[in-house]
Amino acid sequence: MVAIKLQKEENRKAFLDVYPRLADEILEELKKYNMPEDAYEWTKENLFYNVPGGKLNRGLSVVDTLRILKGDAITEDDVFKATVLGWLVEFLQAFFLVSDDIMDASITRRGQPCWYKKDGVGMVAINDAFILESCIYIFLKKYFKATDYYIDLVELFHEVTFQTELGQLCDLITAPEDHVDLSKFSVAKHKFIVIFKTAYYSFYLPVALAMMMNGVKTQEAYDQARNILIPLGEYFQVQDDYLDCYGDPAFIGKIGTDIQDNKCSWLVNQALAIATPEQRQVLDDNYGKKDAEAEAKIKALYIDLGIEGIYKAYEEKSFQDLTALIAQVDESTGVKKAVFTEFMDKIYKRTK
Ligand code: DMA
Ligand code: MG
Ligand code: MG
Ligand code: MG
Repeated sequence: MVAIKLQKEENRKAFLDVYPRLADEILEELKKYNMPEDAYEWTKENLFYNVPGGKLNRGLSVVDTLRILKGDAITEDDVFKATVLGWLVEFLQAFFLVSDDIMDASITRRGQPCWYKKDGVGMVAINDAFILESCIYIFLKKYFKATDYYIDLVELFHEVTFQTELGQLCDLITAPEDHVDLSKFSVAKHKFIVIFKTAYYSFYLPVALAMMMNGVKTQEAYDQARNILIPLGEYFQVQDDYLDCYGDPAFIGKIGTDIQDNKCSWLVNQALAIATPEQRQVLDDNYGKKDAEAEAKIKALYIDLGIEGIYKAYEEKSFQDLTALIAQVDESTGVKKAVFTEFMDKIYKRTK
């Protein structure tokens, strides 16, 4: 147990150690273009402020998955390439988070002000997000153009980016700022939103990347992986919705905004399902208001309704359902059960 933990720490450190080199390679591109000094310094800060500093769950999963798939046959070059792909998932995540924080009017991220909230940054952050996305394709070309799976990687990043953007679209238009209409929410709507905005890029993408590196070609293998990783990602985003309300901002590094932002969160859907007509009136009158007092009334109602208990039961049941799904995996197709249990271990009962 202790040995495994030490190994994980070491893997994490090795992963982190590669980042400065990648950031430097992007900065070299700017030098090639003779970028003015201020644009160079700006991009340097963008790269170091927004890409590292998270939990790295997504990035590390590419390396962890490849280790499981290749076993002892894994080479140093494999680990390096998987590390690069892992960082590309983190670049994608940074691109989504910088823009998500603008759209959600968030205040903090990873224990520091959101990038757009920094003095002098503001809406330049929109273009900075685009730059972070472009970095993905610079690295794919640099490190993978010579492989026979290069185009598969490019297409996968494009497809998953599109899916996430569609999810963000549904998330945003289901939560208009000027018009609260809770009848637009439902558990089914929530499920659709979270699968698209979170599950594909956070869960399917890292595993599919490692599978491509390992030469997995059959559609069946990718379908099997997707059939587990999408529900796993759904569970992960329910946790995110829960932590938005009940997490400790000092610990999770961000201040929740879902109630004031009128979000179709898992919590409000649970409340809607069991509220009495009087309680429903409290929801209608206070949800989605840019006002701390109204937000406090919603939180008090959640306590009356026992939402936390409903969440704990959901968490238990999800664990059991996912464990049963994993047990059914046919390993002869080119995936391994351990890939999914590894993921489950990373997120089950997470508080961050
Ligand atoms: C997360 O949704 C989805 C993406 C694509 C970033 P969210 O707004 O709930 O995320 P967070 O709680 O981290 O702001
Ligand atoms: Mg957000
Ligand atoms: Mg959001
Ligand atoms: Mg959230």
